Amino acid sequence: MNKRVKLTELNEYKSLLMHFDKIGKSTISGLFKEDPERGSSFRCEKAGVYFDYSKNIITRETVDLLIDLAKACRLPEEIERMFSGEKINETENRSVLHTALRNIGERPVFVDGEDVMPMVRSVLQRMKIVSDRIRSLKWNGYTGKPVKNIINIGIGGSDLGPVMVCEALRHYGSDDLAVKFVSNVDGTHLTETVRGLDPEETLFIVASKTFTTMETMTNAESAKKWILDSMHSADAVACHFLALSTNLEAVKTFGIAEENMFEFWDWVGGRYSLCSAIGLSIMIAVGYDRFMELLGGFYEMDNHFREAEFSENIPVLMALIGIWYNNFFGFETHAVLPYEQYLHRFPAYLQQGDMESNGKYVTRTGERVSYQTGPVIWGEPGTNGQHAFFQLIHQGTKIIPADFIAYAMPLNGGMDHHDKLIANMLAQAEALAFGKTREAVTAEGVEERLVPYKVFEGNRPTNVILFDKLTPRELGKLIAMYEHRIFVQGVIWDIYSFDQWGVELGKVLAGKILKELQMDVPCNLGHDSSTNSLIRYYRGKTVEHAE
Ligand code: G6Q
Repeated sequence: MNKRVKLTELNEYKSLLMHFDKIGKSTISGLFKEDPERGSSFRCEKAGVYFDYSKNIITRETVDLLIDLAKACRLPEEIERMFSGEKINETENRSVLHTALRNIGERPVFVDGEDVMPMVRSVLQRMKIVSDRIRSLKWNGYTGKPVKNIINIGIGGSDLGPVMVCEALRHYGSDDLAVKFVSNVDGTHLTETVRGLDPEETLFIVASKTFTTMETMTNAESAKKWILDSMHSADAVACHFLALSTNLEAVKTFGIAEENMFEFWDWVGGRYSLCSAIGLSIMIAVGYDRFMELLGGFYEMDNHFREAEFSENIPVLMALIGIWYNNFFGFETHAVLPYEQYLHRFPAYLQQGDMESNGKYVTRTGERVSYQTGPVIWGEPGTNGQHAFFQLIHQGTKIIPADFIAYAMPLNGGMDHHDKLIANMLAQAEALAFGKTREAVTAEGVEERLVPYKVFEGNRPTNVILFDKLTPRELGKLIAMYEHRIFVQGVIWDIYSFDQWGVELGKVLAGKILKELQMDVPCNLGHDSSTNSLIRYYRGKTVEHAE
């Protein structure tokens, strides 16, 4: 294990504490008064991204001290350890190499002495063949009709990334194909997804790294029944199912032929897997070339992250500002607010990426942390959020640092819609930072008794992240930026960001209760009195309704 001085005992951390005493009470307005050009100096334009971090409660010294902290936490070494395939996921004894999946350059990447790049390229080529065939309507179902409905069955990391990207790139999709997703074990999800579809024109992709996840296997079995009930032949499975997995034996047992399985590897974490075979639904939706553009965007951001000085490294700066608020100000949540309708699933995707990675209270040396780790991540697209929860961000008692994400050029609706969208975003960021003073409200002629309600304190920090246009390439950069932000924070908090024992626990807990829920009369229940009663009540009701 990687022994390191405890975070809060590092001199660099202590320097930040002293610095916090000095500037923690500063206001964003005050900082702009001191340095009217902050909008230019606290800005980073790299890899085609405009990152404005001026509306934060930070000075140049804050950034320098945070960078010192990152170095004291060996961030440069840790970045290299990840990219070079060291087994940094120590609790699972695995490398962490999602960056190899989009390594479109020539550089080899070794795991246990073997260059994994030929395998990565070979799976991409197989994905190309099958996705080209499906997109040109040449993949026929069992009765000879071309498949037009593609349904990805997966959950968590085998669902959220592909859903988010397919939604984000819907503009580039094919009108001939419908790409859909089923994740929840609630029977409603599958039923409503296949409602009205012709089984003869439907292809299921069973996406599961382990091929044992209860939700996915239950949905896959029900999908198989739906196909077989329609076509009455076991041979139909071969034409209507593909698998994305690391578990060939389980895939074969399900009835999917080896040639219809697309492989990935244990060094690809579920929530970091959308560039692997898990992204097949994306490739089918937008085509091989655009999928490769997406990987190109990831690759560009990977290189920026690996090579840029920390003072102009966007993921590093994002992460350090997050540490500042999380560990020094004690802010508990972080909002991600895309002003782009196509990114409507991005906050949900990121919620998993961040909270499953950094929601940990044990350090790499096995001790309980004595400081805060991952924040609650949440968000919704603007402008909708403005008419919902923004009230609390403006005038609530909690301070919620937020990222605004937008694109300079629209994909739909022309500049009238787009100018209004962007005007709203910029106005929100400005109002959150600078608020509205009592004087300004009074000057508007507001009745005295209403003045307190109409005053805005401001001093709510935000970042604004601008890209040119929502293309596959720009999307890849955005996702990689946040992936690396997560990595940097995990290093500083000295936690293992790439395991997920909480998820594993969930996978086994339900199994015992499931058996009890299916007993004629639940007996020998060894739970607490609340769980025991709930099991008995539920079972009583299901028996009553079955009669
Ligand atoms: C992601 C997690 C988790 C996982 C799902 C699905 O990092 O490990 O969300 O992706 O539990 O697992 P399978 O792909 O094995 O079905």
